[in-house]
Amino acid sequence: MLKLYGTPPTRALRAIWLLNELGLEYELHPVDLMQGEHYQQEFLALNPAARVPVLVDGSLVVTESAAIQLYLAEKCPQAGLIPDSVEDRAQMYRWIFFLVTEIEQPLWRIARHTFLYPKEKQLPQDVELAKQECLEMLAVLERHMSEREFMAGDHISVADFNAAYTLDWANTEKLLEGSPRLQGYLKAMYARPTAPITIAEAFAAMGIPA
Ligand SMILES: N[C@@H](CCC(=O)N[C@@H](CS)C(=O)NCC(=O)O)C(=O)O
Repeated sequence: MLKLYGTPPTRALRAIWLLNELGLEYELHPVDLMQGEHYQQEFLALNPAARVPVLVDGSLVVTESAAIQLYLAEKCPQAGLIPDSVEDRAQMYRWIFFLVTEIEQPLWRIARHTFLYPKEKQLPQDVELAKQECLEMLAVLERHMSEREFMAGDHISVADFNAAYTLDWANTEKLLEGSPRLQGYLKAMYARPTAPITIAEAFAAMGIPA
C-alpha cells in the first residue's frame, strides 16, 4: 500500500489530488510540523531535507511534491496525465517548473516572513517584494491561459494538478484578484470530483483562519 507522509494544508495536497484522480489507495501518515516531527530521526531517514510530502511505494521513497505527482501519473499511464507527444511533455515540464520556481517560491517567502519564521527573522520588506514578483509571474500565466483550458496541450496533465494547488495558495494570499482567467481555471479545477479540500478549508478545519 502506498504511504503518504504529510497532510493538508501542506504541499501534500498536490500528491493527494493525484492519488484521488488516479483512484489509488494509500495510507496517510500525519507529520506534526508544529511539534517538529519532521526533524525526528525516523522522518529524516525518509527525507533528509525535513520536508513533507514524502511518498513511500515499497522500497521507493519519493520526496518533492512535483516529483511525487509525476511519479504517480507515470505509474498509471492509462489515466493519460502525461502527454504522449514529446512537445506537449516539454510544455508540461515547462509549466511545472514555472509554477514551483516562479510562483511558489515568492509564496513561500511570504509565508516564511509572515508566520513561519520567528518574529526576529521576519523581513516585512521581502514580503512586499515577493508579492510583486509573484504578481508579475501570475500575469504571465494569465496570458498563457487566455485561450486555453489546460496548462499544456489540449488535455489535462500533471501540470494542471500542480497549478491548481499553487494557484489556490496564491488565492489565499489574495493575489489572483487581477487574474480573472486564472480564477475561472481554479474554480473549474476544484469543481472536479477528485479535488481535495482547499488550503483555506484545511486551515479552517484546524481552527486557523487562512
Ligand atoms: N520543494 C518541496 C517543499 C516541501 C515543503 O517545504 N514542505 C513544507 C510544508 S508545505 C514543510 O515540510 N515545511 C517544514 C519546514 O519548513 O520546516 C516540495 O515541493 O515537496
